[in-house]
Amino acid sequence: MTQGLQPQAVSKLKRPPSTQSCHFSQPNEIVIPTFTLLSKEGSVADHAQLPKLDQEQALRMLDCCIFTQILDERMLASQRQGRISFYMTCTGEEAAVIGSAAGLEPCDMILGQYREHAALRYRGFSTVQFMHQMFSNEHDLGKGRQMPIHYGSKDLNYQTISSPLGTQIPQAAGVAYAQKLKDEQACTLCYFGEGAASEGDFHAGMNMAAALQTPTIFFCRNNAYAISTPVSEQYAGDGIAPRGMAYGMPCIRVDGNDILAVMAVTQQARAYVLSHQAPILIEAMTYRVGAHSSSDDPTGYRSKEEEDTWRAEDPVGRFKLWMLHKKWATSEQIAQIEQDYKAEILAQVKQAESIPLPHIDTIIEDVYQDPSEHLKEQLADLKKHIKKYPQDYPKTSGRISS
Ligand SMILES: Cc1ncc(C[n+]2csc(CCOP(=O)(O)OP(=O)(O)O)c2C)c(N)n1
Ligand SMILES: [Mg+2]
Repeated sequence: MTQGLQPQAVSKLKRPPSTQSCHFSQPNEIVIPTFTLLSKEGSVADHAQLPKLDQEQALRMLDCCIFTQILDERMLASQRQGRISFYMTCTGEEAAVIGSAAGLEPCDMILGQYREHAALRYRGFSTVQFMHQMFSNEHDLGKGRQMPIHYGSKDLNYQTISSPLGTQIPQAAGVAYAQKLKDEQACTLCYFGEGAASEGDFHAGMNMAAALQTPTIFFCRNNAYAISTPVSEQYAGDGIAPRGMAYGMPCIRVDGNDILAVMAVTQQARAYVLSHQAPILIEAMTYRVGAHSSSDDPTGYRSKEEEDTWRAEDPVGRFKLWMLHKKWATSEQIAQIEQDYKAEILAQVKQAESIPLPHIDTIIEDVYQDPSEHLKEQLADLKKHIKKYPQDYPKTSGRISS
C-alpha cells in the first residue's frame, strides 16, 4: 500500500529554484495592506469596488447592527442585575461580523468563536430564541446546558459554540471537506480571534484545510486583545493574514470597521473557495471596545483614552452615515428601529426569565441512546440533594443571585 503511494508523493514534490545569494528572507519583506472602502465620514470613492448590495439587504444589515448594539447593552445590564450569569459583547466589531455574515449565503455553514452572535441574528435567530438561550430555560435549543452566548442553530447552519479556544478551526476544515465530498455548492466560514490563532488547533486546522483543499473561509477578528493580552505580546509578525501564504492559501487584510469592505471581501472569498474548492484567509482589523466578558475589567490593562479613540470609530455610525447619504434610510427610521428594539428586548427579558428551566430528568439525556445506570444513580442523588436545599435551586433562571 505504502509503496503504491510513494511515486505519486515524490512526483508532487516541488523543487524551489536554486540561488547563489545567501539571503535570509525577512519578515518585513511582505506587508499586507488593509483593504477599505468606506471613509469615517461615510463616503466611498467613485472607483470603489463595492459589494453586491441592494437597499433591502443594506437595511437588513443596519437593522442587525442596531439590534446587536441594543442587545449587548441590555444583556450586560441584565448580567449586572444578576438576571443572567455571564455575557460577552460584540461592541466595536459589529461591522466585521455582520459584513461577513451578509457576504455569505444561508446554505453556508458558520462555526463561531463566541463574539459573533450578530451573524446568527443576521441569519434569522429571533429575539425570543436569544433570550431562551441566555436564560437557559426549557425552550433553549441547547436545553440549558451551556453558558449564555454559546448559541447554536441547526436550522440556520450555525454550529454550537464551545468554550475551549480554537476547537472550531480544525472542525471548520472538516465541515468544508464534507461539503466538498458531497459536491455541495456551499462553503464554511470559521470565525476566530487573533488570540485563538496562537492555539495549536489554528495551525492544525489551517494546514489540514490547505492540504485537503477544503472550501473554508477562515475569518480572523483581530480586535487587538485576547482578554488582557495585547497584540504586541501575542505575535511578532505582521498579524495573522500572512500566515495564510505560509500554509498555501490566499489571504487578505480588511478594515473590520468598514462593513462594505468586509462584505466585499467575503463575497469574493466565497466565490473563490467555491470555484477553486480551496481555503482562504481573511483578517479583519478591528477593536474590542467592550470588556472581554462580564467577568473582565479592562481598566487594569488599557487606558480609557485608547478605548475612547476606538469608541469614536463606531463602525455602526459609519454605516449609518453611508445609508443616510445614499438616502436608503432616514434618521427617523433609524430612531424608530432603536426604540422598537429597546422595548422588545426589555419585554423579552421579563418573559424569558419567568419560563421554567428544563426538567431535571433531561440532564442525563442525549449522550447515550438510553441513559446508563451510573447516570441514573447520579440523577437520583442530585434529586435528593435538591430536595434538601430547595432555596439554592430555583425553578426559573430569573432568580439566580449575583
Ligand atoms: C484552550 C483555551 N485556553 C484559554 C481559554 C481562556 N480564554 C477565553 S477567551 C480567551 C481570549 C481569546 O482571545 P481572541 O481569540 O483574540 O478572541 P476575542 O476574545 O478577542 O474575541 C482566552 C485566553 C479558553 N477558553 N480556552
Ligand atoms: Mg482578540
